[in-house]
Amino acid sequence: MEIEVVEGDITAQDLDAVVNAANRAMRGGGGVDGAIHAAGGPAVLADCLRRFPDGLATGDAGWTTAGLMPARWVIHVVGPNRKAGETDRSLLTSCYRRALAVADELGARSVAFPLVSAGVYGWPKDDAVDAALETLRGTPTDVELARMVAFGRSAYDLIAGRL
Ligand code: AR6
Repeated sequence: MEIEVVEGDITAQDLDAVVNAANRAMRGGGGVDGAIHAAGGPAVLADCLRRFPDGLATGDAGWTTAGLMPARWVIHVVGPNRKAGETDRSLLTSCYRRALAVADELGARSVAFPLVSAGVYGWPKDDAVDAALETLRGTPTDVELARMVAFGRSAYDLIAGRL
């Protein structure tokens, strides 16, 4: 699998699937989650309600339509909320492993990823990058392209420096 980094907005990525940094309730929020629901439109929330009536566990992943976005699917993951005491790193690596497994179920061959947990949830950005890259590199998958989408120049430089 090829791993690349671009600077930009994940909602604009024209790949098979985009990954959302959601929360357990799966009913929208701020950050990437807010941007994805805004860009995808109400079909994304409708699918969340229908397919995930009880939400998702931390570290897990599940898919919905991408609605009006160029991608076909959103793969929602729930990263650990470090600010709420969820410091177990395996919950963060699980997000990337589970996202690839869901992509394989869907037949998605290209997937865009944000830096899960590195915003509101307070995971240190350098370790969030390491956790993402080591898991993407170490997980067997049929996904051919994993694109890290860096929100801003400093995130881009951090990811590019570790690729
Ligand atoms: N495209 C790509 N990356 C982005 C975008 C975007 N449009 N917007 C923000 N980022 P966060 P979390 C970066 O807070 O830490 C929400 O309220 C951002 O700079 O979106 O997992 C959810 O509903 C950061 O590096 O996700 C949850 O309640 C990274 O994406 C909670 O926040 C992740 O930041 C999840 O927190």
